[in-house]
Amino acid sequence: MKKAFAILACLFTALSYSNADAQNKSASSSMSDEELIRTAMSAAPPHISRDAAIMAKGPDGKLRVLKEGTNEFTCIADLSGQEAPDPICADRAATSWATSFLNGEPKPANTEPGIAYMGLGGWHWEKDGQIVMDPATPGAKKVKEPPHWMITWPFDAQKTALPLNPSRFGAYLMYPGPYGHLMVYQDPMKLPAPPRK
Ligand SMILES: [Cu+2]
Repeated sequence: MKKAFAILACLFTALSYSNADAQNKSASSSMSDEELIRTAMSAAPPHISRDAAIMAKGPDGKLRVLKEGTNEFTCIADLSGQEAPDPICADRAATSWATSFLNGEPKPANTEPGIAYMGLGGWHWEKDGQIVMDPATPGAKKVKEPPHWMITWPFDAQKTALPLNPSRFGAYLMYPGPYGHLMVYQDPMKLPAPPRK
């Protein structure tokens, strides 16, 4: 019994260590407000992020406002919480989409298409060559996305015939379904080279 307890205690310690690990993985969790603001603003061209509202996740995991804005854009310091932050600057509709996404709501709250910039790129998770929405999907691996724009609207994959995976042409439909959005790689110079013949 005593032994079982000791094993349990070990297990709990191991669990809390792995939690700490998971938190340390997020680059933004150790940033000062000033760094968070700078990171958030780097997602969009300066003339947009300058007047945008700035938000970041607090220690409780909830979004908090770091700076009020005046141009209806909002920049959020870190969308995916990985070792490199992926900030996003979004107009009103796309901010409502991103907020729903961060809160894990079943569908986004925006009722019209929005546009968002992810000037430092972002992350997605893939399994068997397919993009999956849940990073916790067993066997999913993390893939870096280059800088891109997003049009946050649930485009119909069948009607639009948009590709569902990144290609060298840089536009595809990510997360077909309620969170569907058009990914547009922002910098054509960053597109991968065409396959060799
Ligand atoms: Cu995307």
